[in-house]
Amino acid sequence: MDLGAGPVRTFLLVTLPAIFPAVLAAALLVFALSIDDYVVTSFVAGVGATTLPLQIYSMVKSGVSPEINAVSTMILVATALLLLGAFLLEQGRSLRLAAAPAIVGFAVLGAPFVMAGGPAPAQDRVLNLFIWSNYIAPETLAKFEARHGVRVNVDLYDSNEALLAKLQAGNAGYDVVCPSDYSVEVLLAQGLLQRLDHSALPHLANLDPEFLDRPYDPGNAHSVPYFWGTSGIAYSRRRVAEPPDSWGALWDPRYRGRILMLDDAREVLGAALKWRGNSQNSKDPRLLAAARDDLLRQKPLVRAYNSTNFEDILLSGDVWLAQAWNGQIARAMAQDPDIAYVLPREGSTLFIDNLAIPRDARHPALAFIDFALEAEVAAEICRTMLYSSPNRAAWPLLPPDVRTNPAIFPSPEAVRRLELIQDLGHATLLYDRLWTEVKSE
Ligand code: N2P
Repeated sequence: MDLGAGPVRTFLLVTLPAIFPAVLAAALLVFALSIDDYVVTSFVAGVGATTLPLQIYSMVKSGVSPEINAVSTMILVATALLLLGAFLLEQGRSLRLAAAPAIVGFAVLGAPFVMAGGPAPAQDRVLNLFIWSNYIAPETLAKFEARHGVRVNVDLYDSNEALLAKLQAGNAGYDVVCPSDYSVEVLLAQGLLQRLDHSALPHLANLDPEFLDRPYDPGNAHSVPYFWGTSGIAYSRRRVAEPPDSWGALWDPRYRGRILMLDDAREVLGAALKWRGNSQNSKDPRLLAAARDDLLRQKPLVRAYNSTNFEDILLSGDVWLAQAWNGQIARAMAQDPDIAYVLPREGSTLFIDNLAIPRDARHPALAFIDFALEAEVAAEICRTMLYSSPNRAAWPLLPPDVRTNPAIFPSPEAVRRLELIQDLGHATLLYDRLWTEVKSE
């Protein structure tokens, strides 16, 4: 500038070259982090902003397809090429020589995005579904897509809290969501669900009245039951000497390092409360602090907190006892007769997970909800996912081994010992705090 250059010229000729290594390093770091990051992205991304990690995650959760292998191979090849470029540069080879593999590497990395891009379908031809993982099979979605000529985008979650966080942040873009009982209550209190036009849901009559008109949504004005189920203890018969019948089994020091707990504040604190004979909806700070202390004592025995693929970890033999949701365990039992499932004698969670339409949904969602209520469709959903169906008309269509499996359809006597989780209003903060204390210790 003191030789007469203007600010732009100075920036381009002096400042930028001086800071260029830092800019480049930052760009590469950000790129590497974004390729790697799942958690932050899953919270901040809206519908349609499906990054590669999000896409891979939902592909893995809906059954490993060969596309995942192809994408993984491409990432691996691209990484190798980029490393080769870096290596050549380090060896002092010419920039041109080093750039060649790097450029090919970036091209390979970009290819899946370009291929997956394609023309975006018209806005009213899509349905954005946000649902629990392991809750619907791709075949079922394909049927709906074929019948209605829409494309269904699916995003998955593994806790009510993840769903709530997304919807509370506003305008997530989902058309159908699947909150559990107490989350329906939370969403309703915040005005985040649409009223359902029952006249557009002729198959509502298929549901067992047992699961209708519950206190979390009187008259099912805003939600319809999709699956119900239980939380219990899954275990390996071979490795666990006597069949557990109490939550206390998850505190047994003989199984140190072989115990898995769900990664879920309400479920885990709930199990500790139940073990001591209390309600899992207790708001009593003393009982809750005692539950936290029990969980801190248990922590050295716990191999993992996992709500996603706990059944796989059990099947692999890495853990022998797991707090678990029934459906995924029923699927594990079908694969390996060594796996068993019990409902602890102290009682446990009954959950009713519902389809509902968020306030700011833009695409016709009632058609999807009614589709899921059809007897054949509900039977297929139950047969493939093995969570418990509230659809009475679907029951006769289920294979007998599903219908009579007590892990999927527990006896009425067993159901009496179960309790729904309720929204606890302000006390939720206390649960969150205690759960953080357990997890971060
Ligand atoms: C599905 C887990 C069952 C939902 N992955 C529990 N509400």
